Amino acid sequence: MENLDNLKSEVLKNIQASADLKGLDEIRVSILGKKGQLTEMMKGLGALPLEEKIAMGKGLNIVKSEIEQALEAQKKILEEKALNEKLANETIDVTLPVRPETQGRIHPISKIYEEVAAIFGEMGFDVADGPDIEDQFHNFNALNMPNNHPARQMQDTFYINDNPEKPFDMDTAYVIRTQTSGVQIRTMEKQQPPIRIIALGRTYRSDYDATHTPMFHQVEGLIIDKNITMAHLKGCLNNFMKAFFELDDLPMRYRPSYFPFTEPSAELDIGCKVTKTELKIGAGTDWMEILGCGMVHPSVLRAGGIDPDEYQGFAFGMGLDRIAMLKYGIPDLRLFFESDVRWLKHYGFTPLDISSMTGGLSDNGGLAR
Ligand code: 2U9
Repeated sequence: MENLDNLKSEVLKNIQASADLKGLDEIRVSILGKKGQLTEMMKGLGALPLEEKIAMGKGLNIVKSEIEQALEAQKKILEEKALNEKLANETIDVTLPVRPETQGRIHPISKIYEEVAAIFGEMGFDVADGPDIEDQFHNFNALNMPNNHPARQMQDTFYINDNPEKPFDMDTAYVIRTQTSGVQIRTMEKQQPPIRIIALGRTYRSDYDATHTPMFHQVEGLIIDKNITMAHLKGCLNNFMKAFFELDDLPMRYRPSYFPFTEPSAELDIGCKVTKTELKIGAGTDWMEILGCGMVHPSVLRAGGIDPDEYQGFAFGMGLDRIAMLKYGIPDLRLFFESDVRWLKHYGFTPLDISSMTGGLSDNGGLAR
């Protein structure tokens, strides 16, 4: 009986001291399991004289149920403790940013694509797409550039020799497009006016220095309808420029120019101030050329299957790399295509900052740009 009392007090002490469910179960097995101390003592009862057997049996049963109760109580305490620890570890602070740090950046050219599409989209333009590899009809002939035109000479255009078995024929070879205009020609072939599209994309010319790369990006726009005039052209492009540079007051002037595919043609200059250290758009007395435009040449309309006596239109073209450099103060064009992550981290934009006319074009609500 004395042994039993000692065993009980020691076991109860161990139960209360146990710190986890695994340790508690080990105690249960060592006392109540098949070979547990209490089980062994119960097995030994048969060898005792009757009176002792009764007294000892009673005592053993009482101790057994006290231990069972203590085990159950401690189990509840430890289960609650384990649950609280789990909940504490799984706590989510919903006020934290989505990630500890935003990873990855949107390239400035992709950002400009989004901005240009948002502004023209608001004015009702669709975005049209076409192939980078063009036949010469869609890249040149349909745009009023006959075979002997200077823009078609080898130094500007990349020609594709698609069959090395045959002698190369410069008049019939495919080219990688020198401008996106083939997209507009294809739209005219498919669709009668009204047409209101922009084409954004890669273009290619054989040129390389600080302001020219062999691959560059353009946006071209085309509107065709009845009674379209230069006044529509001016209204549309003035509106675009102010929205793009996010300036209410931006000096602009149209200078007469020449392109084979437009007549009359003009170049748009925007007012700016140029000093040795900075270039400020919208202030000062200097002018900077920003795009080319004009009324679509009647021969171009005819080449696209549209009757110039019934319809007129205006078109424009603009280099996106250059306007990205101007808007975001990026000095060297060549670094656009170096894939240097340090450059992208500096000049890139956070993916969470989506350009729209209502939510802001380049304003990103205080996030890293
Ligand atoms: C069609 C009819 C007319 C597109 C035009 C320009 C003027 C122009 C240059 C700007 C800088 C090319 O990237 S750049 O070197 N483009 O000045 N582009 S009008 O005229 C078109 C296009 C398609 C059917």
